[in-house]
Amino acid sequence: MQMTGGQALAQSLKIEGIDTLFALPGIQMDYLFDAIWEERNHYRVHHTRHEQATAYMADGYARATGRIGTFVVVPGPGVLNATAALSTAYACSSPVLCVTGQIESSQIDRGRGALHEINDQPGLLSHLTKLSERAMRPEEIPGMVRRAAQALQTGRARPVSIEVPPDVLGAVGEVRLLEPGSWERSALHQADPDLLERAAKVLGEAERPLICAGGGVLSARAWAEVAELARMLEAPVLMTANGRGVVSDRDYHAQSGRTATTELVPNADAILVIGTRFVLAANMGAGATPVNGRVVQADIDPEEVGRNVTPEVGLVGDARHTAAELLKRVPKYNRSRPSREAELTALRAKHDAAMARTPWQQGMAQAIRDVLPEDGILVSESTQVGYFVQGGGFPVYQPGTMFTSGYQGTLGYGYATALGVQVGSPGRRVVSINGDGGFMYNVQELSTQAQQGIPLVTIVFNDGMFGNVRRIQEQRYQGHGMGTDLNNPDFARVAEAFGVAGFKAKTPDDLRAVLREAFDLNGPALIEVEQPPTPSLPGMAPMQPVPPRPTLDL
Ligand SMILES: Cc1ncc(C[n+]2csc(CCOP(=O)(O)OP(=O)(O)O)c2C)c(N)n1
Repeated sequence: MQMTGGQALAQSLKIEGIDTLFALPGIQMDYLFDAIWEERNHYRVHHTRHEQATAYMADGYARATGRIGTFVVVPGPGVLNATAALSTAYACSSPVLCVTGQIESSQIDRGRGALHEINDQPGLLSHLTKLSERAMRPEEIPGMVRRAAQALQTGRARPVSIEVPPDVLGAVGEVRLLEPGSWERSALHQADPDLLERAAKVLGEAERPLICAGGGVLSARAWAEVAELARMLEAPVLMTANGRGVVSDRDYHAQSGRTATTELVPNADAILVIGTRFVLAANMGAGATPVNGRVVQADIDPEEVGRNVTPEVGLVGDARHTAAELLKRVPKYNRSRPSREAELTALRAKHDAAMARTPWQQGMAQAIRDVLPEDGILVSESTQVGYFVQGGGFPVYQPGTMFTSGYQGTLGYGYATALGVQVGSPGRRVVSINGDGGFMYNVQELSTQAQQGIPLVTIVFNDGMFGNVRRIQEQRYQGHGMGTDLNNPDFARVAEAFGVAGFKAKTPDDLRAVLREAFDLNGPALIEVEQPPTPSLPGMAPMQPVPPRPTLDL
């Protein structure tokens, strides 16, 4: 059929099931946006005030829905503005599709200074994606989009980028659109049956098996199978921050955080490491946690198997398929074990007591937990309450109800990501927590939230500084800070000025009351919470002072 490259791209994305776009337009993308307009009954387009928010929102949408999160931005500075979000999606194995443009095809990589030109844009993006492609003719677009969709939905999810120069988006070609594809992720990635049998034997014969579960279990929607395996093996499930919810915190098998890690990992005689890089929480500053048991590592990404731990058995496959196969094979070898309920309940109490050593963070986290429904979603940030939450201080009852920035630790990702989570979760309560520092990375998106009526409730903890960095500076320098004082506006009034309801709170009781009020509005809301300087989380080793510096004799 005769169509423009822009039409070929809009139609191909539609065929891949994409109907929600986070976007910020510009001239190089005009033929695409015109084709999207032609399909305006199909597409919902959420435009933002900065490209970083298009990509963060796409990531939030992807994490909340498990579908492809798509953002559309101009090339060069537009796509560069989105790169911290791409690195975050990469770290969190999130299926984010970046759709961008180029300069005129005849000018690419000639260095002549065309508008938005950067050298080797796909090369640059290749470091932040698992696939980065360009189409140079309209006819190539359906195949490129299909490869992108397949890469996003099979194997380990990671961002993908595609780009089309403006003249190609505008050119008319004879384009053959593809039939919708179909591939079953768990059928495509099946671990070797002999290795599954060996793994079942290792786990079944163990006296004190342990399961370490990460975000990969949630991506594969394997939580029911892993929870069943935990009951079969009477094994605790130690969850990473992004793996929280694999087992509900109401179940005594559910464990997380530093205290549980240091107790459970060295004392397990077999460990199933599934869907996690196995970078143990306790290794952060507090020294390595010894692994003494036999390790079975299961991951969909072959490169992950053996990277951070040397397994006795490595299973490359989809977590759901792997766990289901282990459920079938373990009973043959499974020894009977006494209940560990008393031991694991006591371990949880020990963890809770350790977390209670930062009562300010605990009070705030508890206030949110008390009001947020069990299927409500919390989007964490690099802020004091966020560290408390990520350290296991916030009970999680359902899969996919808590998100973090993973190993990227991207300050400022939270608010815009939460906007995308809320777009992808209509009818569910979503709360974004932020420090005053991180929130202002995306403060302009209050405009997006108000304009699109996104009913997210954002909490801003205001301590007037980049508090985390300041505390570390005070430990490492001689008590002074550098570059960490913040001059803040009145956040509740700023929200109001944008058309977002603004509230203030000081104590956990205030926060509980105001959060209820904000939820009752069912519309955009922000709560500013006054925050005192807060101490480090328990178990964090104090930072070593920087060594004396030489005196410069200039
Ligand atoms: C993109 C990025 N830039 C800088 C940092 C370093 N960093 C980590 S925490 C932090 C301060 C956070 O301050 P704020 O958001 O106010 O939270 P608080 O620690 O005060 O609760 C900074 C600058 C980072 N993690 N990511």
